[in-house]
Order: sequence, then C-alpha cells, then structure tokens
Amino acid sequence: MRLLAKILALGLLPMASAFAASQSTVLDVKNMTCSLCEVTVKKALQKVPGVEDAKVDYDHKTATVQFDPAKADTAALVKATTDAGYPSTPRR
Ligand SMILES: [Cu+2]
Repeated sequence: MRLLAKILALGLLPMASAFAASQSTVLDVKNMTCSLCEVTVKKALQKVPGVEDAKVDYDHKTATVQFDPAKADTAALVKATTDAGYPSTPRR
C-alpha cells in the first residue's frame, strides 16, 4: 500500500505543478513585412491548443506567447508560425 501511495505521489506531482503555472516565451519571427502579418502570426499561434495569449509585435518582429506547458510547447509554437509562412526561433 505504501508503495502504491509513493507511485501515485510521484505520478501526480508533476501534473499538479503543470496545472498551476502557464509559461511565457518570446519568439523572433521572420518574414513580417507589414502590420497585417502581425495578425496572421497571432491567429496561427492562437490556434495551437494550450495557447492562452499571443502578442505579436511587428515593430520588434517578436511574438510573446503565454501557454499551458502541459498542452503546448515551444516547438509547437515555432511550427505554427512556420506553417503560416513566418519561421520563428525562440529567444533565450
Ligand atoms: Cu504583411
């Protein structure tokens, strides 16, 4: 029984912390040539499951994305903008 409790605790703790916080990441976005591109990139990011908020800055060529790390990851965000015609790289 104690072993079972341990397994449950180990299994559930990472999930609990994933639910608690959303993660924010900044992407450098290429190919944005006008403010309409900003909207296209924003929509592409918002379609990714787990994305809570996406702010795209045409002037700085960046996208700031807030997402649930349990559902989305940086790779999925990069893929979304790239598939829309705007390759991006995560900023560190
Ligand atoms: Cu444009």
